[in-house]
Amino acid sequence: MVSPSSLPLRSVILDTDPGGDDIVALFWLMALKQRGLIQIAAVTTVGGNVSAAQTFRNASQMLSLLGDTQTPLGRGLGEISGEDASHIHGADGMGHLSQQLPPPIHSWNTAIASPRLIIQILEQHPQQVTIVAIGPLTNLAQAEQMKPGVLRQAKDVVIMGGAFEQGGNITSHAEFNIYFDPIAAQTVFASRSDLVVLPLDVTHRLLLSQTQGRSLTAAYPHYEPARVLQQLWDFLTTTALQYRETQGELGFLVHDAAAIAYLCYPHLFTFQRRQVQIETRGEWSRGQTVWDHRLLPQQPNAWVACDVDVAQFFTCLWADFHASFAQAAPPVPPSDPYRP
Ligand SMILES: [Ca+2]
Repeated sequence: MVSPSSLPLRSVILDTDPGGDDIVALFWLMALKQRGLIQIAAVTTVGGNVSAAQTFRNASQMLSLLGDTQTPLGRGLGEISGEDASHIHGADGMGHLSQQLPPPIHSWNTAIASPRLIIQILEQHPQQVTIVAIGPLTNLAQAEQMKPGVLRQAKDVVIMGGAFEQGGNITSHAEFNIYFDPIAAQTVFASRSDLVVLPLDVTHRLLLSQTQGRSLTAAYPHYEPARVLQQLWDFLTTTALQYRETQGELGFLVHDAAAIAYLCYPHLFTFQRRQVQIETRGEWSRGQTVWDHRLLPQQPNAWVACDVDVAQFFTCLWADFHASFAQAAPPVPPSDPYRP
């Protein structure tokens, strides 16, 4: 039997638009790095939940909070063309927490563009690096346009995005990441035949409950990242209720964390091999991910997750978060009512 410590390290580029659930994903990725299971080659930011400049700043502040000064950080290009998600994530994308965080440690003015950083890493390490894309696919598409075929140099491309049997979350039919830049999504879905896709069909079941969250963070009252995370979760719980995302449950959906779970726990998911197309023009269906239901020969381009073991997903998430937090700050035991 192969123990986790003897598995080869998976090197990852995290392409992200933080974003509340992006931050949960980043915390989890850092926890897996601490355990020696993952290397982080770069974090590449992209406009989406909020502007490109704000997602860059957010990622920089979070890396600083987590004590990571080494990971290269890419900046997204351009201005936001669509409607952002600041109504869910707060005007700063982080539940108005940015004022409480340490200042950014990276400079927007001198940072390398995200598509260029992706190209650089893939060309230096062909077939070795996994791209985990948890924002709009703008950076990946631009990298592919600048260097056609470059995405095939990635070991894997794992995408949180799309909605198939499940309805959308930004329109009736579309999921936010795809809807935000459907032309980019079309480019990326045409780039490889083995994309790994975690759509809303599975992520809408990943409700991180407020009770579970508090039981984690309460054990580490002196660990600043735990305090920040709890404040963020409280904010996201409020907006999730307001926007009717959780069927009245107290908590919020950790869509992006599904892509991190796949890296180390792929057996939590069941996949269908599918040919996925992106609707780029529909009046009512723009940004929809489409597959053909007919029983005809197909040329698949993706493995699409259709089921997830929710209980085991959160078992893995909490275990990794506890291990990470305990390493940084030993937990405070609950008070003993019988102690004099
Ligand atoms: Ca995201």
